[in-house]
Amino acid sequence: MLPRMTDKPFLKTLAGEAVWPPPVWLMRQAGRYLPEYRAVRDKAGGFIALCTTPDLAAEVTLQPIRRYGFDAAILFSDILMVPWAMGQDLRFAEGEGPLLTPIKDQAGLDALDVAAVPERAAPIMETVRRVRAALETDHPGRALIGFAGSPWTVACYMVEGRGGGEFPLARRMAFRDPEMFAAVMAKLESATLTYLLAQAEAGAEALMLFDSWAGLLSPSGFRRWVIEPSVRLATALRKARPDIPLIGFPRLAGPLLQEYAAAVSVQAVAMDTGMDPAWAARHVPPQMALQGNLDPQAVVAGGPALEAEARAILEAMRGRPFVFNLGHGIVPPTPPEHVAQLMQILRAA
Ligand code: 1CP
Repeated sequence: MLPRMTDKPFLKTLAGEAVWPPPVWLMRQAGRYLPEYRAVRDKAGGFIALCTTPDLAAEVTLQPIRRYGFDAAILFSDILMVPWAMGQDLRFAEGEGPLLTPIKDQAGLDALDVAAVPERAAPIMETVRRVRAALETDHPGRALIGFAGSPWTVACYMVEGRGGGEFPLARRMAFRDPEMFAAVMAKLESATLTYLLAQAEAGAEALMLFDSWAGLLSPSGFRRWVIEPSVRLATALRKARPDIPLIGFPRLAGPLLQEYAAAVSVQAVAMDTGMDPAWAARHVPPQMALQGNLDPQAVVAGGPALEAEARAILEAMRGRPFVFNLGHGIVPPTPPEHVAQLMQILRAA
């Protein structure tokens, strides 16, 4: 079944229509590059407090829509809120990124409480309801995206206890103790399905599965830890909510993107910065939307380089269902006026 009839350009595109100029949103569009975000974050007193205080989380979700008129808002939360909702210790240290108490053994695994997820994540669902209501009244035509990390990417953080690198401990556990690693993944898969369905129930109109560290795996690892769980999740989502499109983002998958797109029932795949859009257009099904993939550093640079890069992507994607985005999240040093320059280019395409 296709997503329901809609006049929202972003949802039409995910339903397979080649809308032009293409709809646009940017990964991490709410974030530290915006002064109005930094002000609310300071007021919240911490990142987890911000994610679990619905009026503040709704406010920062809507800030980039007000400023730039993006075609989609993405729920302000984090992929690590699922382990947090299962009871794993999580904190965001200033300048250090996320820190978790790493899962090392059976006791760590047993402490993960999948049944706690609906109640612990309830404030996040309240944010979804508020944002959706605000979009319908104040920003008609703009859609709301819910999201989760993929089990592989979130398991990397849960086993490693921190981010920002190569995740050696997590990758070794997958080789040395695949039963233990699979058990972590199984709990995570179940929690992730519950969490995504709750977002759809609360008003998310599309869902995205972030697999930021998919590219760390060998091809056989990619099939086992990225494709297989994503197939199960996407199939379960399609069955429960055939009206809600799903975007997959197996970052740095390279040519394995083709296998991912063929196997996982997603309506769109997001391309990372290094992916050639022309290659992707030839290797994913023509009705499947592509999303991406401007280098976030080109937005920091601005000027003619930004324009040339954006135009090259548009040229490669003309005539097919396409959502303009970055190849990875926007970075804090991005001047907000460069995002405005990008929007001018895109709206005139
Ligand atoms: O200090 C701050 O304000 C915290 C910075 C920050 C923000 C703005 C973090 C910590 N998370 C977020 C929000 C966020 N994270 C969103 C919603 C907002 C939006 O897109 O507008 C989303 C969708 C994410 C997803 C996310 N978190 C991913 C997947 C996408 C990606 O960037 O690859 C990942 C890997 C994370 C983990 C994470 N959370 C935060 C940081 C700094 C990190 C990366 C840690 C690392 O380097 O490994």
